[in-house]
Amino acid sequence: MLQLRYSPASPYARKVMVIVHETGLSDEVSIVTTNPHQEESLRVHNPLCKVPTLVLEDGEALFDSPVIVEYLLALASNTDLLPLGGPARWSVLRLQALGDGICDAAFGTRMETLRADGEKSPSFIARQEAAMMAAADWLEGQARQLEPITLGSLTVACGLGYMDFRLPHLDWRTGRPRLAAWYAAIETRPSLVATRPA
Ligand SMILES: N[C@@H](CCC(=O)N[C@@H](CS)C(=O)NCC(=O)O)C(=O)O
Repeated sequence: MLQLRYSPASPYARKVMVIVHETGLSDEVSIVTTNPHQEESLRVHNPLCKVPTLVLEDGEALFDSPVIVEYLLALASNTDLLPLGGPARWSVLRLQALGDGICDAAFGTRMETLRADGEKSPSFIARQEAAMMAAADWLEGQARQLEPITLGSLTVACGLGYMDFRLPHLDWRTGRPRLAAWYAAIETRPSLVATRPA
């Protein structure tokens, strides 16, 4: 059985679980809830001590989330969510990178805001917020790319969902009606409902 080191608050771990649901691999993956900040045992599998980490049956571990999802898609022989080649593959991988980048900026902002007063960097937070807002603008302008359900669009949904979860004051929907409408529809998808952050 595959073992997924997972945190319910991690948008990257959520993306992996969304792909587990979408590919019908739920019975193949056992979930081990792990706090990467407190459980050093994770470092045995991943020197970076981050979730998600996927431990394979032979004890080898895979990380990070883009590697894990490619492994799962290959295991499930799923080429709908990530085409094997051609321009569509690069579009999907670019969207995944943008969705992961939103997560990076939002997670970085979240960690920064948890620092003690006097240790927070307003310029760091401003730069991350600029990245998130510009990514949302780009998606508003490219909303057609989001229409097919792919690894890319699902990753973007995880990124926007994480902004709602941790940084609701950023209000990314205002002025972006196409993106907001797209998200309202996709967030009802069973794989996203089942993995809502807690
Ligand atoms: N690029 C990685 C990012 C993973 C990541 O940053 N995970 C966070 C949780 S959301 C973590 O484990 N952080 C622990 C740490 O930063 O020490 C991926 O896509 O899997």
